[in-house]
Amino acid sequence: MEGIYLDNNATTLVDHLVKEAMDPFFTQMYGNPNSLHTFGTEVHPFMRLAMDRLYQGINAGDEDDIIVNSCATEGNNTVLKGIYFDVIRNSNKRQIITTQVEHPCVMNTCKFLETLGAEVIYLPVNRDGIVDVEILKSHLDPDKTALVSIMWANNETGLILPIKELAEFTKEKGVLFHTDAVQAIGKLKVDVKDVPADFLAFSAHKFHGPKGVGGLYIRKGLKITPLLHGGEQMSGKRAGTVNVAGLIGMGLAMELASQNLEYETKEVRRLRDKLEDAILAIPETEVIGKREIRTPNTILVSIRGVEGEAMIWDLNKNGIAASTGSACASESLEANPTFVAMDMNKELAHTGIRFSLSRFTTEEEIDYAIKALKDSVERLRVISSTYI
Ligand code: 7TS
Repeated sequence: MEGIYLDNNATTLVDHLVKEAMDPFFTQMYGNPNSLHTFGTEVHPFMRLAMDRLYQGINAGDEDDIIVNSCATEGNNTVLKGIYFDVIRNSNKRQIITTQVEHPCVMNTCKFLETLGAEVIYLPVNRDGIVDVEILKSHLDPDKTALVSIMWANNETGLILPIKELAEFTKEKGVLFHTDAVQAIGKLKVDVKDVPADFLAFSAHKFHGPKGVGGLYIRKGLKITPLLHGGEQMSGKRAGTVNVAGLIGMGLAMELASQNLEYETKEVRRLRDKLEDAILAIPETEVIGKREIRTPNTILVSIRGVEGEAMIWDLNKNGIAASTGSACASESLEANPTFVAMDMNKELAHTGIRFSLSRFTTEEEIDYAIKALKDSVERLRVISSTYI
């Protein structure tokens, strides 16, 4: 069997329909959309269609904005730094509330803003690995808090945060709410009419679109200082020539994500559960977080006696791509706030391996992965017991 890709929280296969839709915009309709000639103007209807698809995908209204940018890292930076320039720097509201489990693009931006005088509160997760509203209630102060920024779903564990309640509470208090929805789009229903977020960031490559393009939703009436200054692209809200092919691809990828949501929540979940059950049948394994509150595609597992990285290499040799849960957010799982909060067995916490499926994952691949995984655990446990 050819390589089996079970690292879809890192990035995804570009759907061939998306690739086909993008192709003409590299070699035929390659004009700059800001040019006045036909090469420039002929791309406008395609861009408009792609924008409509983005709006529909998250149920945004006509007066809301979606800024097309390079990725969610850019979107998250735009909101956090924009709030610094627009609010924190000029008022007594100097506080950002976020969580201890955000992606580094939020975490490190907050750390940077602290050096400029922002006060940042990093909320811990509870024993279920999520941030509950009560802890937000105990910290949010409308006189001091400029922004609450909380991810929709966690990339390492797949745990889904109670984003509607968190956003509703924040809005009731008259404070701005931002969410990093990278791991939610394509896996969960993302509806900005239902969840009253003011800002929401996403990346196309996490839902079978291309890399290098993303979006930042901004609720109607809100303004934010741009991260990039320059030309008047995106009505002056994000300078730089738009990645036209990327936008076309992202629009279609968003539409396909919505169309496939039911498949994702039923079929991808079924395959995920099959893999998870097989993993849990191996003695001394632990999966982090309750299934019901995880994205349907994600498993983060700890296997006693097996180093996460050793397992990734061993699986890779057998054609399976997985990742350590710590690839992005924390250097050691033992130090990972989710594991600390969940009071995880310290010995198990050494060994995090993340499997993340997609709508392109097949039953044969899961069957093969289950077998390869069992063999790998056996091999590595023998090796580690030899060296103890
Ligand atoms: N936010 C979350 C929640 C993410 O999972 C990621 C990428 C990003 C932001 C950044 O996305 P980008 O497109 O701007 O790079 N997460 C991961 C991951 O879990 N493994 O590799 C990348």
